[in-house]
Amino acid sequence: MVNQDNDNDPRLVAFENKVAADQRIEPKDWIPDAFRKTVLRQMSQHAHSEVIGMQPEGNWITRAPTLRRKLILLAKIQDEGGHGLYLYSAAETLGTSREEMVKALHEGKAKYASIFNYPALTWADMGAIGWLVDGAAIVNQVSLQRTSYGPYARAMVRICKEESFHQRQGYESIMALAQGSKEQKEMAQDALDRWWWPSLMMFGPHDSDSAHSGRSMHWKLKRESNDVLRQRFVDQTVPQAKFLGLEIPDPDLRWNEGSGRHDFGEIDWDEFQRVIHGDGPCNRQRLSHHVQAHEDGRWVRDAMRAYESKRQARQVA
Ligand code: BYC
Repeated sequence: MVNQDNDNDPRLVAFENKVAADQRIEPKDWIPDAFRKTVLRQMSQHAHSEVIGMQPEGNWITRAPTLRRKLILLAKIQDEGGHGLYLYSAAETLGTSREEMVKALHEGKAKYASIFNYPALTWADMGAIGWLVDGAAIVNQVSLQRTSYGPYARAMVRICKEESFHQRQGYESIMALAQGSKEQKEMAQDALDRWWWPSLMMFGPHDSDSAHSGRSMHWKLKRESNDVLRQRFVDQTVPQAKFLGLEIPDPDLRWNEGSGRHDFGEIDWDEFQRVIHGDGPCNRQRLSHHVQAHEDGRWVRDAMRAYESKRQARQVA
């Protein structure tokens, strides 16, 4: 059996039946504790990823090459802040406050996507992030629109609409470089070289090494496995790179006629483990920036709380 709860509990049986019947689990439903912990872990990590993911791009707002590019980048980053808010709100339906989720992030107890621990070194990285990082994110998130936890699935519908714009603007931006001067094309290739492997890591460990996949697939929280989604991303991205005239930095990448898919090289899993355990190129910088921004915003939260308690006191009086 999948959880530690009492197998004969009729509430557990009703829960399992609901999942098996492909019905959504809603906040009012009884859920086993292990399910609550798993959804909360994934949603809070997802929310943190959206918010921390604003940092590498925020770095380039003041240096965008044109007003048009600057407006697009600003809108995209703002969307990501919004995605974080939808996801924190959806996660709060599980009885944990946003404050507690942020505390877990600051204490290093909650993770966020490994990809955001890499630096955005050139303007071409803005294109590569949109094309590859949002491209990888959307492959995963399209599948999450059908996740079994209702508030998560509904948040994903809106997020996917915006992510698809993000991916397209990234591709359009990198295309401008790839079709530009020799130096611009080199910048685009350099960005692809640096972002390709970290993008593949976004899908998590191989299915055989994935600690949570078994339960998450059983509960239909995850609809497709890490490896299936990663393969889909590779198959969709290789022709896009070809169209741009850029080369994917993988000597083992080739079309496999038999399987009808691309074979590709092995990810550096030691690097992945280092990055998700706090030792990537920018982990410390990303977290300390978030802690600082949170501290800087304390007066706003305090003021809102003070206003709210005054408002409630007036209502009682
Ligand atoms: N990075 O058992 P597994 C965006 C951890 S942001 C870090 O396979 P699971 C965007 C995993 O948490 C979109 N950690 O886990 C924003 C677990 O550790 P814990 C981000 C990772 O949950 C701005 C351990 O490794 N998307 O779109 O079954 C600009 C074992 O893994 C990673 C989401 O968050 C990783 N890549 O599957 C641009 C999607 N991979 O928790 C774009 C929602 C694994 O036991 N999340 N770990 O300490 C998911 O779909 C799943 O959580 C994952 C992992 C596929 C990521």
